[in-house]
Amino acid sequence: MSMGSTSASTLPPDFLWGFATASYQIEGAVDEDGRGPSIWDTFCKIPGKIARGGTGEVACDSYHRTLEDIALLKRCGAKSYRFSVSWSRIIPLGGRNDPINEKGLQHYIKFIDDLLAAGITPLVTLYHWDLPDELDKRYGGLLNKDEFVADFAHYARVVFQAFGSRVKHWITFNEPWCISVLGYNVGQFAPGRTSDRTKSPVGESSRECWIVGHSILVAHGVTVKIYRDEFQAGDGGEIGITLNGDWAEPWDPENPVDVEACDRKIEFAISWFADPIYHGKYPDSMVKQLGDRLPSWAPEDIGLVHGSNDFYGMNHYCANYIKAKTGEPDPNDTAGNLEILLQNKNGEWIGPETQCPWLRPCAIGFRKLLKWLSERYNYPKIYVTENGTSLKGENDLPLEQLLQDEFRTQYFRDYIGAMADAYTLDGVNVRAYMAWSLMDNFEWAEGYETRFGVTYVDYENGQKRIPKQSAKTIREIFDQHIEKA
Ligand code: GBH
Repeated sequence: MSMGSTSASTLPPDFLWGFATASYQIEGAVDEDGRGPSIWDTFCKIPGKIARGGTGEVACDSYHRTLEDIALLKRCGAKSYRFSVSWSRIIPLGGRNDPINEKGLQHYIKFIDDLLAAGITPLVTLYHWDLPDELDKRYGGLLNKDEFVADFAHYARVVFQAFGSRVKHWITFNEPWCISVLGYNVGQFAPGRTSDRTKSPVGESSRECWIVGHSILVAHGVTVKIYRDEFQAGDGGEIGITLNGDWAEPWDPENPVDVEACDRKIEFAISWFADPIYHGKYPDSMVKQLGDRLPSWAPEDIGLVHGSNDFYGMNHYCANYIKAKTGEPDPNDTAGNLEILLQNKNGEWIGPETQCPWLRPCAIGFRKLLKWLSERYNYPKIYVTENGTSLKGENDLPLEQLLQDEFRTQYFRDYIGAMADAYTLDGVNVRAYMAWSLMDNFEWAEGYETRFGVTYVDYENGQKRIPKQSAKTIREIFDQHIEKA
């Protein structure tokens, strides 16, 4: 078996690569130094929401191990690190008139200084799902656009002021699709609202997710304006949003309605957010299906959203087969009136099985989606802010075997190779790549059973970290592709 990637394509000399994590998934220390609870602390306490009753209370204990994490990054050869800030560490109650917690700010300032001293470039996400719980209770959180936008903008300004001079790459929101659909339609993520009364006493799946998505877009637009007006000239940084989305192949390539449904699937998943940002409107397919359940744009709001990305943040994991549904769409449908499948008409799987039912690797889909996005949005600068895989049964393997994660290593060879092909052969302007994740961590509703790390975390023995094979190989893969300056 070859050690390197099979693609001969190159990436530019200044290509930035590294690893990603998120605050609630790794930090632990939920009650320390004045941190207030987030909606995920609350959600984890509801029995049945998280596999085996997992919570982020300790997680990887990264709040106490920042130097260890930086040493891990160094050892992997990473040039950059994407992490997120916990809003409720900085403003424990979250609101614009609530007290600011100096200890929370100091924690991140020290961490960023240590990263910079180690020669690692920070990419900072402002919101990776951990809304201060008080804001959810006070006014319904993201359902209340005006309050949420004002509070988020204030939080963002506090963060820009405190560490703006040190950070050159900002991400406003991680995966608004997940926040909206999983949090307010399916109810699988905090705050868990859904019309399904077996899961939640509150929620209205057919409407709330579209309202929440709108709030996020406006908050993003307002925050980007603040950064551009007040900080960008002095700090010289850039700002964008991170959107998730997987590639779509037709279930039956001979059937035009399945072929058409593939574009519609990506529009509902990605263009929901990217079209307002790059084209100043929601996709026609969504307007057509959702009617007045999709909020309409106030001119001042869309004016802020349109043109608000300095780069496109792309999270990408896998691909699906798409089969068009016939008949009227269900009012709770968020996919675009289609089925999302893992097998095609001939019964062929899109890729091999992993620990996640939704994730089957298909690297060519990465290249195809990079091209699709580039064509639709006029070749924006793209930062891949997450890409990675779990392994079927990894958690049950003896340690020695678990550390030989050849399946994950091959995933990275194939996906990084596909990205290099997109750069070299398709003219895609991709400039950075962060693997998910630096270490095994709290995988939301899947708890700790599913591991995504290139580093093993031993949750039974003081969160000890041991690099897996993939942690060492990523550097070799990038060495192979990146042109020497
Ligand atoms: C990322 O989301 C997150 O940003 C990160 O925090 C997380 O740890 C990582 O992925 C690994 O999961 O079949 O309807 O349940 C990835 C995007 C989109 C993947 C929704 C799971 C489930 C679709 N996610 N998807 S569903």
